[in-house]
Amino acid sequence: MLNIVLFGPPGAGKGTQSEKLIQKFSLVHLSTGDILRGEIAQGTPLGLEAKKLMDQGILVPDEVVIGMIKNRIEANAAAAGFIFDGFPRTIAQAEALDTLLNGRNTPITCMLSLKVDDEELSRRLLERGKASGRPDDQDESIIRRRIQEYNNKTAPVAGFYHNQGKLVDIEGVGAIEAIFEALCDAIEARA
Ligand code: B4P
Repeated sequence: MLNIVLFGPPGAGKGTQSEKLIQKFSLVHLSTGDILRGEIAQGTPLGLEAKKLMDQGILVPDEVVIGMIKNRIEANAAAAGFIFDGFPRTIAQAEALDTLLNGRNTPITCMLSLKVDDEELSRRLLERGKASGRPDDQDESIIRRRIQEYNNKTAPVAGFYHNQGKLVDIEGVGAIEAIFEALCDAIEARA
């Protein structure tokens, strides 16, 4: 079973590359950002609470996203593996994911960390904001807040997987296809 964590700052290409990887490796895509936006679109109480935070570029509480991931893993018990996209984003989330997966004897295979500089991240997100209308992609100060949240709370998650010998850095600037090939090579080397 392949369980891949796709990691990187907002706009690093996690969603873009996940779409390609799930097809190639027949994996189930679990994106906490997509699940939360689905809750917002349906106007659920959870979505209404999450929207207030997401629109400001702030992370949603750990217990909310951990519960969502647990439900999705249980609902896909026959999956060949998962791509975790945008999760875990805090050490508490990483610990909870390890507990969930170790309990099923299907630990994380590796974390692939996309490296992109801050200037390129802002450029990509503002560009996406024009087309998608995503409120958190519209405003430079919110994008800066998201990058700050990443540096404070999410970047340490790389160390968590490094300590387990599972961290692989991947250059995230360049052609989408070339980055995809580098990701595939890293997965195939560990599969
Ligand atoms: P996410 O939905 O995870 O949003 P993201 O990090 O902005 O997206 P991603 O990194 O996937 O975008 P991509 O690069 O593919 O999170 C949104 C919010 O939800 C968070 O701020 C937080 O509030 C909340 N949230 C989500 N998960 C959470 C968690 N676990 N805990 C707490 N809160 C959570 O795309 C960016 C753009 O770049 C695209 O337009 C794409 O076309 C372009 N692009 C991609 N690769 C490129 C390349 N190589 N060259 C040029 N452009 C490229």
